Amino acid sequence: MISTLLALMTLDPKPPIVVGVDHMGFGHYDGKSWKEIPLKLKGTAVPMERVGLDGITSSKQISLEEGEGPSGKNIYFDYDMGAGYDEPVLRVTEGYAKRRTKIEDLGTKSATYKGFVADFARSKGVKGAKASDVILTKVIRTDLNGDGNPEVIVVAHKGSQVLEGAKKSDFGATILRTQIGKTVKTYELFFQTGYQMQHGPFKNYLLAVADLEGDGQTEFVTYDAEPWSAGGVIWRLTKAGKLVKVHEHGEGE
Ligand SMILES: [Ca+2]
Ligand SMILES: [Ca+2]
Repeated sequence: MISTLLALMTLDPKPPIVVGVDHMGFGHYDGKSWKEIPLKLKGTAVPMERVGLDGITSSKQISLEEGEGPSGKNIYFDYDMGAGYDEPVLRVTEGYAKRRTKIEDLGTKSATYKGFVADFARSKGVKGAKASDVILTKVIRTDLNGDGNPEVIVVAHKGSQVLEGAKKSDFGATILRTQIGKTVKTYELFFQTGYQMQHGPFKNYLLAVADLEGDGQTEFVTYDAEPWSAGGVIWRLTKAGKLVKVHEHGEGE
């Protein structure tokens, strides 16, 4: 009895499942659901690995710190991305997110997907949005819900990626296409245009498609940054084709 207890006590405790983007503490999985990272994890050092669409992994020890945001105290990661990272990077506690989903990269030249994004932007009230103005940054095809039919995620924007050149008709769009039976469904993962008096830039990304907490279901993570705010969402697509926001975290106004 005592020896069993001792054996249990000497086992290395598993690190808490946490995810973050750059310096942003993003989400915590407590075994049942995703939540904000609890303040009690302040001071914890966790081994984190990078999870990307390219599957590249680089492990790094990250310290969880306490910060003060607009919505109160929060946990952030104190670490330096180092040189060469101009896109946000998703990190997940090491040992999780081992199951990456097979992804087909469709490239960024497709006139069909440019036209699809322009149509979507017009449906959102962007007047005169043209396919030729759409910049595709990522188009992937993958089976997100494991029903055997592929989904497509399109990440696109129109306009400048720096503040100076931003125009009123600029937009950022991250869109999911899925087919349920014979019905094609379009889901908006992110769309923003005409942001207050400042028209952009809008930077939107698909960061990862992976089983983040190891429950056998694929999650996918989007992240976007406007002039005054940034945030990410962990999503899941159910077998029935319902889009579920598993967890959301944002900072800024
Ligand atoms: Ca599917
Ligand atoms: Ca999962």
